[in-house]
Amino acid sequence: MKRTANQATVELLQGDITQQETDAIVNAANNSLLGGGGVDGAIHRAGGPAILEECRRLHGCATGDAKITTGGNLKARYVIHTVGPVYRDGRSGEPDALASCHWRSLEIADERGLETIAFPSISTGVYGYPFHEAAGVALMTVKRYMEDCNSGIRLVRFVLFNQPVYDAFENAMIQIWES
Ligand code: AR6
Repeated sequence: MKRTANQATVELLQGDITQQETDAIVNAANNSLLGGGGVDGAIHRAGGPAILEECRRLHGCATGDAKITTGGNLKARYVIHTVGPVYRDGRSGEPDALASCHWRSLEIADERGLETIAFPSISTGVYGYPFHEAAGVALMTVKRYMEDCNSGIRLVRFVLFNQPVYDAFENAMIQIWES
């Protein structure tokens, strides 16, 4: 499923983000940027040691911020590492932090002149963010960014690992683009 936001196509796909051929893929990392499980582990495994080597020189990343490295052996040229919030109760700043992850990742892609970027469903695995809520925050933030910023990004793809998460993004997309 896809929709348009200003000059960009926003697309939903079920699949594995490590296989994407976009200019950058976004990693759901932790504050250390030194690797972990989930999509973070998969990206480092597929991309090889060059990514971790560069991450070591970045001295971590704050929650809601993002930093860029090479894509190593990935098809994507770059990995944008962002750190999502650990979900507590939804009233402890989690939506703002999650929105910031998406916003900062898009800003960094624009700073590098990238045109295509793929996101996973940030914070909805180990970090426990309910994926129905996260889908709305993620898509709303991308739509706002495209409408408010003079972005050169032409494709924002969400690569969702399983059907329930894909369905949640599809529902959120329909609601957000209809309103
Ligand atoms: N492609 C796309 N999505 C994936 C893939 C993949 N290859 N593998 C998993 N997912 P998580 P978080 C989905 O836990 O919640 C790490 O240890 C997964 O199904 O990877 O932000 C980090 O180092 C889920 O929907 O990220 C941090 O410590 C989504 O990606 C912590 O986990 C996010 O799940 C970050 O937790």
